[in-house]
Amino acid sequence: MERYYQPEIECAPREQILAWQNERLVQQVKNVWDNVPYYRRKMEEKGVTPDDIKGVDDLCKLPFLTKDDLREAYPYGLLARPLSECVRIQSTSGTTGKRVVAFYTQHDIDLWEECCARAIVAAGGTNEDVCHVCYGYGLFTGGPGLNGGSHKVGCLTLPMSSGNTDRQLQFMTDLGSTILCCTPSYAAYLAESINERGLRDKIKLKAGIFGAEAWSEEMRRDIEKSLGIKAYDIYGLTEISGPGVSFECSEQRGMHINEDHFIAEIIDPNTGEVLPEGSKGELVFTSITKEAFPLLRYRTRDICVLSREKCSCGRTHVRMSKPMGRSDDMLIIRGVNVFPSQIETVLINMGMPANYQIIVDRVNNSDTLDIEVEMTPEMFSDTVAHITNKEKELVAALKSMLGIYAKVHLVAPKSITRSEGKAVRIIDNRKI
Ligand code: DLL
Repeated sequence: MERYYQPEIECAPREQILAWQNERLVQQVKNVWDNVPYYRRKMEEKGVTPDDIKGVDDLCKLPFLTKDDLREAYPYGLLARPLSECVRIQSTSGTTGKRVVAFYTQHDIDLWEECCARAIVAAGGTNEDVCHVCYGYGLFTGGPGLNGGSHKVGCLTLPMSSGNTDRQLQFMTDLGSTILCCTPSYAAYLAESINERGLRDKIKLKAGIFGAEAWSEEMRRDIEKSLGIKAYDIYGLTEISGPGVSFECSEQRGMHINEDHFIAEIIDPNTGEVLPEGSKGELVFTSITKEAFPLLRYRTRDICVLSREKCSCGRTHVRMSKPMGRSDDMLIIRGVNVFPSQIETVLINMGMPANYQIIVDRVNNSDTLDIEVEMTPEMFSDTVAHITNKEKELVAALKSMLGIYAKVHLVAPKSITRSEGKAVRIIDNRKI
């Protein structure tokens, strides 16, 4: 039995990690200054040059980067390597104007897969495991990332992608899958299907690696109990490579950030001020080893706490809490990033008034999305058949924009409560 484990990196003393970070940061700053005119301009605007950055302590001198910068520089404006050296793109699940495209050289893919391999090993994975990957494949980073990590560990890899539960369960039982990688909501759904079909005795799962969306400790306990496994959290974002930026170990108390590749900071989302260790704030990442698409001080919008408390697993890399929310209005519904502005665009394009409310809930561990939309007075006096048709058209248009199903309820004019300040567009009843 072999374990793809790198204790010399993952358990390195703090001074060693800092030394790597200092050296790699200085190189990365020179790299973007020389190769990415967009960065050079941003740095010049802030009056910083590469000579000002001698190590991690100088990080705060650099400007932040946000999703707006990525949109402005779309598609090639942040590339630090010629296209001839790039071998892959991945992209976020959001659509229309919100799409983020990240680029990878072969070296970037190797490092990303290494990060995912660490997550699989931390969940107990070895070359004797059968790793069942049902994150989406394609543009989404989940499938390709865990797939590559699983290869590195030497697991037998099942590139299942999401959906088709019958096929998932057939392969899971026939091939004896031992590690399940998918979103926590899909894991809960699979668990339910396994128990409904009386397959519990036929599955050999021992661990699950679940992420891409928020999930509570209650949900963890439910999944662990119904599948008889240990469930590990994994975090990441397309911009910073994908899954594996951080992952849980057997301690299950926070996710170790791969600090040899990423420097993490916590800032006050309103002022941008760097907050002391242990404070709750917005997570910011600097990728120090990425070649094609290096991001410096990228604001994730995820609200977290970092901890340097010693971990019983021996890993020394800092741990982040589960994200506790976001500092923007992005919702993650069944693993898909949804912005309220996308919903508003559909409504307006379909001639509906922009009086609406988005209600998100979690029923049987699966997210539901309901949208209440006020009718115009003319529509309200229309026939029931016409109203039902309009609802169907809206469902189809929303599916095409968001990529997920939303239930639409057309309600009477002026029935959605008006607020005095900002409109309350989102009611998120999920307890996460
Ligand atoms: O969700 C990457 C990923 C794939 C992570 C598979 C883990 C497993 P994006 O689609 O770019 O990338 O979405 C990134 O998802 O900023 C968080 O808000 C949220 N997110 C990711 N992992 C977690 C998690 C992938 N474990 C955004 N818990 C991030 C809570 C998560 N939120």
